[in-house]
Amino acid sequence: MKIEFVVKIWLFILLFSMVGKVASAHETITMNDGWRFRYGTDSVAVPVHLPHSWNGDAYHTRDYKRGSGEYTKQLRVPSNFNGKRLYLKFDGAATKSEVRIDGKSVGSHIGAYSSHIIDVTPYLTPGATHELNVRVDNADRDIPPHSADFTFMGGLYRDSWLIAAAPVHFAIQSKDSHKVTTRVGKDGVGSADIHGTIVNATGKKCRAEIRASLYAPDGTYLTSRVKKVTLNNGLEPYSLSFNNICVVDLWTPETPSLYRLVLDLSVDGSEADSLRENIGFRTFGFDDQGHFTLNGKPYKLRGQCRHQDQSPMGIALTDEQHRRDIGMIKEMGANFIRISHYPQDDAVLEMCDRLGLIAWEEIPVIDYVPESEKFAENCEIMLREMIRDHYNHPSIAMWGYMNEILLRMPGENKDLTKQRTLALVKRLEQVVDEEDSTRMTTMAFHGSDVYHGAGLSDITDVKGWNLYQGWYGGRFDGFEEFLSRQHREHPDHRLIVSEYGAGSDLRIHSLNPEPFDFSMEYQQEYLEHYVPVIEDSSFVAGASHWNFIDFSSANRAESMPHINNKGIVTNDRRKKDVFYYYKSLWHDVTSDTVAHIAVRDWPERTDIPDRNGRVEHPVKVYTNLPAVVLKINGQALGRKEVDNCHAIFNVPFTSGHNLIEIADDESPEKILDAATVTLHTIGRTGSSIDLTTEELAVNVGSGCYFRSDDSGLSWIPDREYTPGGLYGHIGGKRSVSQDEISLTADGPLFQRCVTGLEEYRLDVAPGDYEVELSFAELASPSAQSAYMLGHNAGSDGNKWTSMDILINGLKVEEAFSPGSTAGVKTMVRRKYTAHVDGERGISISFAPSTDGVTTSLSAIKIRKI
Ligand code: GCB
Ligand code: CA
Repeated sequence: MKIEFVVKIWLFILLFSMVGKVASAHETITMNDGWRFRYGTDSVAVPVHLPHSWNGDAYHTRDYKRGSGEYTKQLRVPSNFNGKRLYLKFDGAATKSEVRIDGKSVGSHIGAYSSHIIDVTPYLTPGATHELNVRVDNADRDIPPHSADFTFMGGLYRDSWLIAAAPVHFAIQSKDSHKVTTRVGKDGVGSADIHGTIVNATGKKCRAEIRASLYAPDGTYLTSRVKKVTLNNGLEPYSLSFNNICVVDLWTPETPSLYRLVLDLSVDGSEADSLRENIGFRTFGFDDQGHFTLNGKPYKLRGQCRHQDQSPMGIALTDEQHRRDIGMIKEMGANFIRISHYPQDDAVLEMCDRLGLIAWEEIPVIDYVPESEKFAENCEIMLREMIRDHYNHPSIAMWGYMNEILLRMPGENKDLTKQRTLALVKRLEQVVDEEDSTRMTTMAFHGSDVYHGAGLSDITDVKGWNLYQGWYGGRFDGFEEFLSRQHREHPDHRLIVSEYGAGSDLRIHSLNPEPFDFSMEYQQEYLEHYVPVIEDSSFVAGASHWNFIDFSSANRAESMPHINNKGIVTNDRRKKDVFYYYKSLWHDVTSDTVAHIAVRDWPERTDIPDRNGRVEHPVKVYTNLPAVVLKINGQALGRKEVDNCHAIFNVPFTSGHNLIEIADDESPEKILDAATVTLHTIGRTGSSIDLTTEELAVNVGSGCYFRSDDSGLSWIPDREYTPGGLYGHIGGKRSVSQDEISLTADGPLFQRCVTGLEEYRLDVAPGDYEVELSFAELASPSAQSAYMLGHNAGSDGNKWTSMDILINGLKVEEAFSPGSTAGVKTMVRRKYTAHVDGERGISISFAPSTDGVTTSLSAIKIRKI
């Protein structure tokens, strides 16, 4: 009897204390489900789950939806929230939003990339169900980004929450919430200062106690501090310091040690609230030689810039999708990330802290500062919010607030633009000063000296340069020339290459890569040039490659319309082979051997044998080993020294599957990587093409192989016809466009063509053939006369292409004009048959149908019937 009573008392105490513990922290409950969404004037609302964006369309059109959408939800407020303060938190509403409860407006927010919290205590009744309505809009031009090379998608695209706190609690809204600043002394002893605010909504004065406890990375308790405060009604700031805690484990990319800070608040002796978070001890800076320093030591920044979208969800990624990306960046061996061009999900920052990625985070003030005070004000708001949201993350080393801001200086007086921009720069620099004196400031310039003249380069602590020599123009070595000149002329500037990159498309391959051909191979060559320059230039603090992913840019055309394809991974996060270049460079071979046969980008190939009946392709191996040996179909092909983390073997392929294996030179029996390449060989007998088994498709006007995703058919590079050369065009010149081609997914086939050709020759064996010719007019006559005359785009002169076409002397087209038939930049395909006897093969002649017009051909395909 007595024992039972004691047990009961204990149980009671235990339960009570557990309830006490659970109830002490404010409660944060998810609010992602049960929404209905209606876009614009749509009559029906559809069920959606957050995160949600309405801009999956941006992967298919440049006219993506910019407007407003309405999210509605029946929100049941738990009855045990009685007596609590209630808040709604939206982690991301793009780009502005207004929240209503039961039809009444309760708060609004501008800016797509920072969270916002609304005190809704007066509007919600515990135990009741309310109608929650959020109107979100992505059309407002006064909210940055105003102009940029990515898509300004709309939606309620991050998590949303309902928060319930006791009447006295740690402030939740980011403007008042707490900041933790850590310091490290010369002796390695850490200190931390905490500044925060307590909300007292009891309506009366009360006495509170704040207890801050610190736990080591392995979880052991270290120390605590207690502070007693008297709280008047309303907001009460507090601060608290841990001075000289102990010699701390420093946060570094190699050892991202995180300490746990627990803040407990009790009021009149009972628990009211608690907060927990990870903090880190580290110092960032620059030394006199321009090296970035981490904890006082020079440290090369090896990084990636990261955009956040993925098709088809657009920007509405789940936390695990964000975490996957940061995990992959870490896997490459990066130690740096430019969170571009806007603040990102908390999941991203949390991963940077945990994995040890030094971060530059920025707001999206890009290309141009419009003349609008509202815009400037909004920049300031967004900058403050970013800093307040992410201040406590140990990974953040610098705040950025502009990107290539003098890129566009439209019509008006350029001096005015510069002055207006400089005024905003000063204003934003001041904002960072006020909000965070512990971080450096930065901005990214495009490769022009205009920033010096305009006074912009004097202001931030760090200067970022976005450099694309050898891509948008110039040659590779323009890159190091530009950097050395900056260093020579501005020796005190701390430089980061904030962007560099080249586009690539998994469908396009080249054995002779050229700028802007979008071949995988050109991107590799570009990066293989740039990265060693960055590594070897001691005055360059480091770099962040543009971009980690192929990202949505609705207005871009190029080889993959609406996608900027400079990624190291595709938009669906498949690694391109060049991922392993970085991985090899950034991993030490003694602890992590990297060996990767770079044929995964191009596993299925079609080619025509050379005169000796051979198909030989260079095969690259990315590795951090000093030398590798390669085997093809079980036969040793030899050994190669590795230079700049790659070795190239000339590999003879046979038709069908080819097994490639590589091994360490030292222990050749141990296979480090194996991959297969499937080769489809176009038949060749003596001096003619034999199409008994394969079709022949030629990417006319291009030196690249192109594999269609739709059909799997591979188009081989074009060439000029020479006797014995089997196929090719005679006469004409190559024309190029980067615009989207309508009615086809195989745009690259049409973006390069031959104009003015006289003939196309194919030395095929006797037989019956189907011949398919593909065309697209690349410029309309008006555009040509206005801008393009003599500029190689589409036909010459200001008339549509128009031609007579004869196949082996038989006229198959008369005055045929792809442009006037289908419209400009639109695919036109026509099929014909041809009978071949004797040695003559197929000769297709192209003749202008009248004076002043030209001929053109984009692709050709022939098949034996
Ligand atoms: C830049 C911009 C970035 C673009 C990139 C590119 O300099 O900062 O937003 O996406 O170039 O790919 O052209
Ligand atoms: Ca072509």
